[in-house]
Amino acid sequence: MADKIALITGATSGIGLATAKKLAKDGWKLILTGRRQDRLSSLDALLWDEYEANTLTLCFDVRDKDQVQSQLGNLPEEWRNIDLLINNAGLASGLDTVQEGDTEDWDKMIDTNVKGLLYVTRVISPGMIERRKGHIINIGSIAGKEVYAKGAVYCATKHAVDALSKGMRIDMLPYGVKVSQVCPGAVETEFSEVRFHGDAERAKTVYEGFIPLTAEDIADTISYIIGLPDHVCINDVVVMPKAQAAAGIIYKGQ
Ligand code: NDP
Ligand code: 8X3
Repeated sequence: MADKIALITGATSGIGLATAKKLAKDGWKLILTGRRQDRLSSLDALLWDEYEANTLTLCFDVRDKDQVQSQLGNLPEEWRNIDLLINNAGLASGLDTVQEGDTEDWDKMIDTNVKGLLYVTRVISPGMIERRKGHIINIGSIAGKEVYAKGAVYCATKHAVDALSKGMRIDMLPYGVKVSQVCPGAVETEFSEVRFHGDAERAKTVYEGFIPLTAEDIADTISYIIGLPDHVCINDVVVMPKAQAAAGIIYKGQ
């Protein structure tokens, strides 16, 4: 894997963090992003100590078009030829009916999960197209396949990621750039704490009574997808905990 470069958005926590560790272990050079500089600094140190990984950390908000352009559009020469983009940064904010929803929550989700993913892809994909080589993995969700009560806006953003993944695959097809989507069910990360605006107690209840996926389970899925021969593309994969049949349908009786 020497000299292969991966860019992971949202690497300060959860799925992005676990994927950064997995790829570092496998010898990838990593560009890691997030909004929390302290987390990026400690991740940088950890990946060096554990794997002697070559990393570049960039602190910016994917919702800010100018920051995305200035940070990712001016990479040092040796970091420009990105082989793998993992569009992972994302969140749910609030759990409400549409009639009671908070428009600030809606803006956060739409701006991050949809527009942020697009801004990053817009800066990175032209290089892949020029080199006729690259792989983009979008982190969708079971919420992009189905809809559940009080999740309409989050589900809409992940349905958008589903559509964008399909559209990007068509757009980039002539240029040898692969586009995959990974759609997890419930993964125990900081996701629910963020959804409930920092209420850790409430977040904990989401994962009680069953065995949720771990961030490492999703990192393993990503690792499988990128380990396949170049002529093989996993377009889309839905990964669920054994106890979850569908979005919002989790069996907690065992
Ligand atoms: P976490 O909250 O643990 O991690 C989210 C990551 O996204 C953090 O690194 C955060 O970094 C980053 N992020 C969020 N907003 C922004 C922003 N505006 N700009 C830059 N980075 C941002 O959650 P998960 O690991 O669970 O979530 C990762 C992805 O997986 C998301 O797209 C989520 O929708 C999806 N997903 C999660 C599931 C789950 O059950 N956990 C299931 C299905 C999909 P920072 O705060 O430092 O900016
Ligand atoms: C996160 C999974 O079901 O909580 O995307 O929306 S779910």
